[in-house]
Amino acid sequence: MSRGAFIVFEGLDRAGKSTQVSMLLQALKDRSIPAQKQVFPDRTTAIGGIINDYLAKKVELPSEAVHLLFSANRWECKNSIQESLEKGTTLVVDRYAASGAAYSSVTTGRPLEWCRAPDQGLPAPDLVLFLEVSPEAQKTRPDWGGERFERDETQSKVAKSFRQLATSNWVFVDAGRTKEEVHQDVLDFALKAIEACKQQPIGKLDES
Ligand code: T5A
Ligand code: NA
Repeated sequence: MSRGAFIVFEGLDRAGKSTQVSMLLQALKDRSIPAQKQVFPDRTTAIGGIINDYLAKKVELPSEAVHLLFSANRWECKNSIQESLEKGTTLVVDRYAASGAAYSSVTTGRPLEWCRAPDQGLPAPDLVLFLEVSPEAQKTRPDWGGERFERDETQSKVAKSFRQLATSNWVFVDAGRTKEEVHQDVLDFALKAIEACKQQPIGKLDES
């Protein structure tokens, strides 16, 4: 039996990731391709609850501790990710390890290698769709500025870190266009990835 694809959306805050996750899921469903959504941070777990309070500025924690919590939040889901992919379900994921490293490299000031270390060994994405949005467009989108990292200076540094993390399975998508235009590109890349990884083993972060 063929496995599902591990498809991850990355990008800055308000790039349109959640919107595209929903649109892609619907399009896959319309094509009878088994698919499921996964969101990071998963704010519904015990660890996710602390992360949520930190992002909403209700608690203070050292940036390094928060970094490890974000990673632990992904490790909590490792088995379910693996099981879903193995039974043929494609996962459509809203943020993953690259967000972890890109944001924490800015908030902790530590090297990217330090930031990537806790996620090593987690399942690796087959496709990373990086949604690119300009600072101008970002600010016009609803609810901008409420959470902890939603400041211009942080975002431009995070954007730089993301670029350093890109590997051959990343694609950069211009997310400044309409939702439907972005979706057409996304769907195209996703369908190709689902086909290409069917008989491939699931990779591991930093071992791929
Ligand atoms: N973080 C996360 C870490 O530091 N380490 C980690 O390991 C992880 C996993 C929360 C924060 O946590 C940090 C990164 C973040 O700062 P989050 O919950 O994913 O992460 O928060 P956001 O990225 O801020 O999520 P948002 O939901 O706000 O942004 P999305 O998902 O990118 O954008 P979306 O789809 O909700 O769209 C935002 C608005 O824009 C509109 C939508 O309708 C919506 O109103 N929109 C468009 N408008 C015009 N044109 C388009 N093409 C549009 N697409 C969407
Ligand atoms: Na989101």
